[in-house]
Parts: sequence; C-alpha cells; structure tokens
Amino acid sequence: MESTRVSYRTCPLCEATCGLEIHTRGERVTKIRGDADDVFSKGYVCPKGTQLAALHADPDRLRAPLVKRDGRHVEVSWDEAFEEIERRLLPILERNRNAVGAYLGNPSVHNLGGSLYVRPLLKALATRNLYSASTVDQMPRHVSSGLLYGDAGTMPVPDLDRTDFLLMLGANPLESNGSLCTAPDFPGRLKALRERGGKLIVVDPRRSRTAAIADEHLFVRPGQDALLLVSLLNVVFDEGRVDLGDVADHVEGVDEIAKAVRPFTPERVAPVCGIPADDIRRLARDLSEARSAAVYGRIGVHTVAFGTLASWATDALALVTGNFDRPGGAMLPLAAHALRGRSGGPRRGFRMGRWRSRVRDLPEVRGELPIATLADEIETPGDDQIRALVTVAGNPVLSAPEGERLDAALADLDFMVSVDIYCNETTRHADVILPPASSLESSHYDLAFYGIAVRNVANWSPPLFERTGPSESDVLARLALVVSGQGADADPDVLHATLVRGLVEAQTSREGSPIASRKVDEILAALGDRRGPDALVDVMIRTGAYGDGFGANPDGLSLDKLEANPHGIDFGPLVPRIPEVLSTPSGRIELAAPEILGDLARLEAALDAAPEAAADDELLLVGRRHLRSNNSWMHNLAPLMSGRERCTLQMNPADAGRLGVEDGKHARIESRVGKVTATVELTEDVMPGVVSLPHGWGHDLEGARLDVARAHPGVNSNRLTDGRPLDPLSGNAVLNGIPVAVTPA
Ligand SMILES: Nc1nc2c(c(=O)[nH]1)N[C@H]1C(S)=C(S)[C@@H](COP(=O)(O)OP(=O)(O)OC[C@H]3O[C@@H](n4cnc5c(=O)[nH]c(N)nc54)[C@H](O)[C@@H]3O)O[C@H]1N2
Ligand SMILES: Nc1nc2c(c(=O)[nH]1)N[C@H]1C(S)=C(S)[C@@H](COP(=O)(O)OP(=O)(O)OC[C@H]3O[C@@H](n4cnc5c(=O)[nH]c(N)nc54)[C@H](O)[C@@H]3O)O[C@H]1N2
Ligand code: SF4
Ligand SMILES: [Mo]
Repeated sequence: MESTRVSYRTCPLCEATCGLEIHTRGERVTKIRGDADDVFSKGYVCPKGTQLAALHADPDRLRAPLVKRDGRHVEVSWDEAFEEIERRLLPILERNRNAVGAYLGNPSVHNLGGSLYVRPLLKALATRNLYSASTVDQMPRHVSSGLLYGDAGTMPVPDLDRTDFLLMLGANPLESNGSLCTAPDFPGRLKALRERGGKLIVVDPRRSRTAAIADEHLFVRPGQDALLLVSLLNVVFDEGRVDLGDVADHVEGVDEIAKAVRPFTPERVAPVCGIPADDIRRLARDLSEARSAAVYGRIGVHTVAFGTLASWATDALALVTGNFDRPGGAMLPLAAHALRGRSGGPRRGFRMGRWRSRVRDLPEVRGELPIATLADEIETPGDDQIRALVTVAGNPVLSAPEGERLDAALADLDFMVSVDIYCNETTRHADVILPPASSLESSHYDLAFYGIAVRNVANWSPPLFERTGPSESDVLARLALVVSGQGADADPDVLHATLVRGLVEAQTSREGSPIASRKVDEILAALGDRRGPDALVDVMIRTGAYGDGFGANPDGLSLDKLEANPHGIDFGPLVPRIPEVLSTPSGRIELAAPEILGDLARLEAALDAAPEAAADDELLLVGRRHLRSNNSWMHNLAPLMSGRERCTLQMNPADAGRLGVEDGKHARIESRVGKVTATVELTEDVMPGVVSLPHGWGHDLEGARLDVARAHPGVNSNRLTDGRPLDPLSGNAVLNGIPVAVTPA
C-alpha cells in the first residue's frame, strides 16, 4: 500500500491565506485540515478550504482545451487551441487593437501565475478596452488611496489584533473571511478583540452574522454610509476632537476638510441614513476617545454611488482621531516581496482619466474602464467597437451589472477566448477555452494579499502534484506570445526567461536596491533551476523587505528559506510606515484632493435633494455572501451545496405583509433593467425597506458544463443591478441599494 504523504500549502480560495495540511496517497488527496502550525492561521480553515480536493477531482473541471465547432465545445490539443486563436484573433487585433477587449476576474489575483502573467498578456494585447472585477469591487479603495497617498496600492488595514475599537461598515467577515484585510480566522480575531475589552460596532442594513457577535449593530439605509462617515468627521471637528497624532507633520488639507464637512451635522444626515443623530454623536465620541481605533469598510460601502468618498472617509476618520499609522489603528503592511530601499518624497502621484470610454465617456482608472460599460462597448457600432474578448478567470455574466444584457452581447462577438478551469455561464460563449492545470499542481505565493495582511508574514507552497498540463503562467505566457505574433507554437519558456531577466535588470539598475550594480548574469545564476513565477518570486523576495539581497544580507529571506519553513515565516506585527510610503506630489498625505472636495459637494447636493424620510413603499436590494460559496464559481462542488436553499430573497415580515408575499413562496423582483423570481425568506434580520439576494447564482444557462450547480441554479441577482449609476470617481458599479419592486409570483 502507498504511504501517506503530508504537505502544507496556503489555501488560494479567498483573501484569508489559511495554511492547509494535506494528506495524499499517490495521486489522491485523502484528507485536508487546517495547518495547526501555520504561523498566521494556526489551524483555522473554513468549509471551502477543505474542499480543494473536491475541486481538484471535479469531473467538470476542464482538463483539455475546448474549441467551439458548429456551436458545440469539443476537446482539442493545446496546439490546435492556439492555432485557432492565432487564426481568428490575430486578424482582429491587427485591424484595431481596441477591437479586442479583456476582462480579468477575481481568481486571477488569487493565483501566482495570474498575478505575474496577466500583465505581459495585456502588454501584448495593447488594448485600451480593459475591464476587471475591480469595478464591481474595490476600485473606490484604490482611488481614495491614490488621492490620499499617491499610490492606489497603498491600502491601510485595521490593526485587528491590537485595536480597542473597530467600526466596521458593509463587511461580513464571518461569511467572507475578510477582504482588503487579510486575517485568517477573522472571526476568532474579532472574538479576541471583544475578550480583551475592545468594542466592535457593525453598520449594515442586515443583522449579519458579524453584526450578531458585535457589541452594537446599527441598521443603515443602503448606499448612505458616506453620509454617516462624513457626519462622524463633522462631529470630530465640531467638538474640537481633532488629533493627528504622530503623522501630524505629514498631512495637509485638514482645514479644507474641516470646512467641507460642516454641512453634514448628525441632525441633518440622520433621517437620510437612518441612524439617529444621538447615535452618530456617541459613535464619534467613542471613536475619538478609544485608546486606539480603526474604521473598516468593505463591499457594502464600496459598491455604491459614493464608494470612493466612503473609502476616503474611513481613512480620514483614522487620521483626524490620531489612529493612523500606529498600533491598534489603521496601518500599512510591509510584505516580504515589497521593494526595499524606497524612500518617501514628492512624486508624480496618482492619475486617472488618461483616456475615456468610447460610448459613455467614462474615465480610465488604473488602466481600466468600468465593467458596467462593457456591454455598451460591444453593442454600439463605430470605430473601436469591441468585436473580440479575452477573459481570464472571470464570470461577468453572473458578476457584472445587467447580466442578461451582457450575456446577449457576448453571444454576438466575432471571437472570444477564455482562460478558465470551467465552462461556465460566461466561458460557454468562448470559441476557445484554455484550462490551466489544477492549483494543486502549481506553486503558490499570495502576492496580492501579504500586502494587505494584519501581520507581516510570508508563506510559499510548492506544487503538491506533478503537472498534468500547462500551468496558469504557461498558458498566459503562450497566449501573450501568440497574440504578439510569435506563432501558435510559441514556447512559454521564452517569455519566462525574458521576464526573469527583465526583473533582474530592473533591480540591478535601481538605486537603493540591495543588488544595485551587481551583474545580471551572476544574479540569474544564483536562481539555480527556478524558472518562471518561482524565479520571479525568488528575485522579489531576496531584493524585498526582509531579503538576503543575494548575499548582501546573508541571514535574510530567500525562496529556499521559505521552502524550508512550510508553515510560513512571521515577521511580526505591523510597524509605522509614514512617510516612506507616500508618493503624492506634495510628499504628504493629501486629505483634501480636489476630487474629494468635489465629491463632498456632490454628497451635499444629494443630501439636499433627499426626501425627509424614506418613502413607505421603498424597497432597496442589497447583496450578501455565504461561507460555503465563493462568488459564482464553487457551486459545482456537491459537499458545499448541501443544506438549505441559499439563493433566497430575504425580506422583513413588515414589508412582506404589506406586499402580500409569503415565507417559502416565490416572489417576483423587478428593477429598472430586469426581473427574476426567487424563494422568499422572511427575517427580522433585514431592516424594513431592504431586501437581500446573494450574487453569483443563476446556473441554468444552456451550454455551461456545471452539472452540480445546474441542480441548484438559484437566480442571477445581477439581472437586477443597473449598469447606469456608477461611483463617478472610480467607475465602480452600484451593486447595493438598487430600487426594486417585489410582488407575489
Ligand atoms: N450583485 C453583486 N455582484 C457582485 C458582487 C456583489 O457583492 N454583488 N461582488 C463582486 C465581487 S467583489 C467580485 S470579486 C466579482 C467576481 O466576479 P468574477 O471574477 O467575474 O467571477 P467569479 O465568480 O469570481 O469567477 C471566477 C472564475 O474564475 C475561474 N477560476 C477559478 N480558479 C481559477 C484559476 O486558478 N485559474 C483560472 N484561469 N480560472 C479560475 C472560475 O471557474 C470562474 O469562472 O463579483 C462581483 N459581483
Ligand atoms: N464565503 C465567501 N467568501 C468570500 C466571497 C464569497 O463570495 N463567499 N467573496 C470574496 C470576495 S471577491 C470579496 S470582495 C469579499 C467581500 O467581503 P465582504 O465585504 O465582507 O462581503 P459581504 O459578505 O458581501 O458583506 C457585505 C455586507 O455589506 C452589507 N451591505 C449591503 N449594502 C450595504 C450598505 O449600503 N451599507 C452597509 N453599511 N452595508 C451594506 C451586506 O448586508 C453584507 O453584510 O469576500 C470574499 N470572500
Ligand atoms: S477562509 Fe478562505 S483561505 Fe481560509 S480555508 Fe476558507 S477559503 Fe481558504
Ligand atoms: Mo471581490
């Protein structure tokens, strides 16, 4: 009998980066549990992590490329798949690069190959029609960071393990396990906060599982958190509570903000946001008087019409209450792969709107256009009309606004290629689907998440199994080479080698780098057998924050050292990083960017225009997540699908009584753009005037290969979300607070 092998790797499914202990016999996984010795997660896992084996074994997970012939997908060889791409995509690209759009989905940042090889693919495509899940997610956070700190990637996190007071808005880490705040066992960390005498306040139109364990839960009217947050700022200024703490010398714009927030008194915003003025005042006082405090907002406050302003206000509150860049407050992580030797100081700062979308004239942000306008760009004739699409790890038919319309638009393309492990509601439109090997067959390092983690940690996962097909990086590399005209049989190793050499050259010629002026070939030789993503990570880590500098700091970090520590390495709690991270034109934190002042004026106008109280028949749709789901794509794993129906319309009994809708019966939900029918679940946990439907469902579309999901299809909530209203600064879609009508079905 084969013996059991025990390996350790990081779960790639969500942002929490839990360590897994995986038992295998031969090619079979026999057990997965939490790695008790993982330096960060200490044994915590959720039900999804233990199902990685089911994902690996899922018969619907694609093992070979598919090409559409006569309307049906058939398996082909990798060579045939790339020949088809070369034959059909290249002529479109050669005519007009902008006629080829690209969409990047969420798992492309949860995957090392995706994190490193999407960029070269985009460079090869050279299209301005780039879209991603970021504009149905965190783009407001990037814009507020760009304006405040000069870099859209500088994202403060609440110092969860040391804070005395946490104000959390629009996040539900007991289901989501946290986002833009990497903290394995988020639930345990919140319990620890309360056990050490700290306070947790949750603001949510639903009494979520997180709200249920909080010291206090406040119902807020959907979409109105910016009003609440700016009113908290108003109280802090009005009551003379401003204290900038240690960062005082590095902040500008405080006086402008003091003036701009004056109209937002608690009494004035209370009837619109639904939180009593006394509660707002008390919250502001508690926040400023706490020994340390942090304010954390996520999906519910970002995916709304004032998402950027709300995100800015969470940081502004930390800043003006002396809680920025200090233990227990809002802090900036220092990842092992972060560049070393950078110093703060005036730079060009953050720019957006360098080009605009063709149909709706929407500004580019971080090189992207809003996903809410992709259908417009496909449907509308003219120069630069999108006629072909490349998608990587995404399912916009279920995840983007006006899903039904986008679905029809995709069917109308001349050519589509998708890099995806499933034939899902989106990729079923693809003429070619390229499925990378299972994540258990690739190495893993969370480039995206260690930079937003509540401790400075690093963990490396070598492949668990030998590869049965090309990895994500191989697929993306070959695709990049094919679209840049290198031929269908291009060898991904060519790009791997080019990227590694390019990174080493950049590091050896960068002032302040620990390998500045060293010989490129000497560094390349030191990488040994590592190639592609592994070699890139080795270079980043060794020249990074704790790196060995290829000998300059012999006790420092290298990939060999990480590999020798399979439970990860902990570099300790977060440390202050202001001013070194600042890259604004002033070299300081710019609290009062013109864009923010402009948006405060827009918020004031909205406040002036708002009726005194919500109309009696108002119904606003919000989303929610469930622990056993992962956006649209883990519904094909039977062990995660057991139990009660999850895609239900939650509604307050008071509204149901008025509308004649009954628990367990069907109701029809209709918005400006679409309608769906769902089972009603009556609960006092949603506030009156609000209904909630999770996203990522609607698995009943013809042509997808998801047999388990099809048996529990649910409905696509994004048939109801409206692509028209956006957060204007970030281009982010409005996914919460959608006006709907509900009737018995
Ligand atoms: N109404 C509403 N809509 C929402 C949200 C909401 O809260 N409400 N949330 C939004 C958010 S935050 C997000 S991030 C988006 C997500 O939106 P998307 O990223 O578009 O969708 P996902 O459901 O994450 O789809 C992921 C796809 O990646 C594939 N995949 C999984 N692993 C891999 C891999 O290793 N490699 C490759 N190549 N493919 C892989 C899966 O098969 C699946 O097709 O949805 C957004 N949509
Ligand atoms: N199990 C599971 N985990 C996941 C995911 C998943 O799909 N399933 N997705 C992953 C992804 S891609 C992301 S981005 C993260 C998201 O992580 P979170 O931000 O924690 O996401 P949600 O669980 O959707 O929590 C959003 C909360 O906002 C509330 N809300 C809605 N509208 C408003 C509003 O106007 N104001 C306020 N204050 N609250 C509002 C909702 O009721 C909900 O409780 O989760 C990640 N983790
Ligand atoms: S919480 Fe996230 S990282 Fe941890 S096991 Fe679950 S899915 Fe994986
Ligand atoms: Mo997300």
